[in-house]
Amino acid sequence: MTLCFIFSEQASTMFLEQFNKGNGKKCFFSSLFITVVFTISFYWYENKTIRWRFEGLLRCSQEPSNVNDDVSPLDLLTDLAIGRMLYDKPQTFKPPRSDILMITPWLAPIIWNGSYNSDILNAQFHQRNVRIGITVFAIKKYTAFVKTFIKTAEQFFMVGYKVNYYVFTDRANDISNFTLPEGRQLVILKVPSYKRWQEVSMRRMEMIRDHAYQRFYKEVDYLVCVDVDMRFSDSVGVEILSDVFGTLHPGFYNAQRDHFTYERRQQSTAYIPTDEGDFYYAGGYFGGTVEEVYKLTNFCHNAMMTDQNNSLEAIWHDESYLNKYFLYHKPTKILSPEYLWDNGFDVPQFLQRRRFVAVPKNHNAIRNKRALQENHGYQK
Ligand code: 4GW
Ligand code: MN
Repeated sequence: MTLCFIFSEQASTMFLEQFNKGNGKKCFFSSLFITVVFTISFYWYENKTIRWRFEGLLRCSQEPSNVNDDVSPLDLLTDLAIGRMLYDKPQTFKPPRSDILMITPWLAPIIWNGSYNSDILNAQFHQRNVRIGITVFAIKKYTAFVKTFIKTAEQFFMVGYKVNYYVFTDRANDISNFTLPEGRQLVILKVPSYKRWQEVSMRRMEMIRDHAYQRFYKEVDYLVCVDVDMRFSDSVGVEILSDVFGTLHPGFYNAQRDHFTYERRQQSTAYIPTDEGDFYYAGGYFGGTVEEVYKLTNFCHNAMMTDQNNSLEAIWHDESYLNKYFLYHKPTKILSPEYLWDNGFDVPQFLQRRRFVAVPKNHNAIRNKRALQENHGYQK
């Protein structure tokens, strides 16, 4: 632009000189020249700034085609403040417990009794009006476990929250009806059964994935995916909820890395080398938001299918693939063995609660339903 002005200044001087000399024809051409130079420089300048402005817009906006300066998603934010509450102040130099690990190196909390305040958590989660889906599989004889599972869950699981029990079964007629309070419902999902028990266990990943994709995302915010041969014996609440969570296996919470029963064959997609691994997570208890559970189950199912195409099946089936997933997609919360216990183990000092315990079973009992009911007394 500066150059243009210098140019036009020179031209106007020329024009004045010629005019003074009284040379009309030259005057006309000089004024024409000046006009052309001005017009060209004006348009060049305008064009350049328009392009700059446009580039600026492109860089700042993610959706340049729908730019609307008046609406921002932040306008939709609502204040979810909890009310006044009275409780003991957290102490910077006095952790509530020092006998257990309460946080992972990637800053995921590990949930133990005494490490959280249920009142604060409930105030927060009730504000959000969360809906929780709990999935269990009752294939073949395992329908016998459903009644105790739901009865004890009604006593201890997410009390006061909206809960959908998703029972996947091949024997819908064997599942008795329950009268549940408002906001809680039983949903029976008919699914095929598989011949091999390993496949029954493994296909859970595929079925959870497919139902998450089709319906769970419309009905609930979080999914909790557990074994059915269990009963609740103490409170399990919103302290477990997070984007994606796993549970410490009651048999391996203190084991060395190389003692974890990860898949050790390099050919398998579930392979974990002996110098890697954080924890050994249980196959019978994981969860998170519907989106995260979809990602997890999709990964595990696809990994299983890859192995199956190579005539491979990981050593502990779905549990091995879950452990592989959690190694490279770290859980955002981890449940302590309080949330998954087996009374076959001695109860260690640190275990202040046993919230969800395995119902004793043996393969004989599984083969004979009546023996299962009479001998173990859990089918009340
Ligand atoms: C051996 O004969 C079987 S049958 C091993 C698992 C079986 C099985 C498992 C079954 O016949 N029907 C069934 O629905 N399941 C589901 O898979 C059920 O939800 C069960 O809790 C889950 C995992 O099997 P599991 O509880 O027997 O596994 P562990 O003993 O490791 O907890
Ligand atoms: Mn089980």
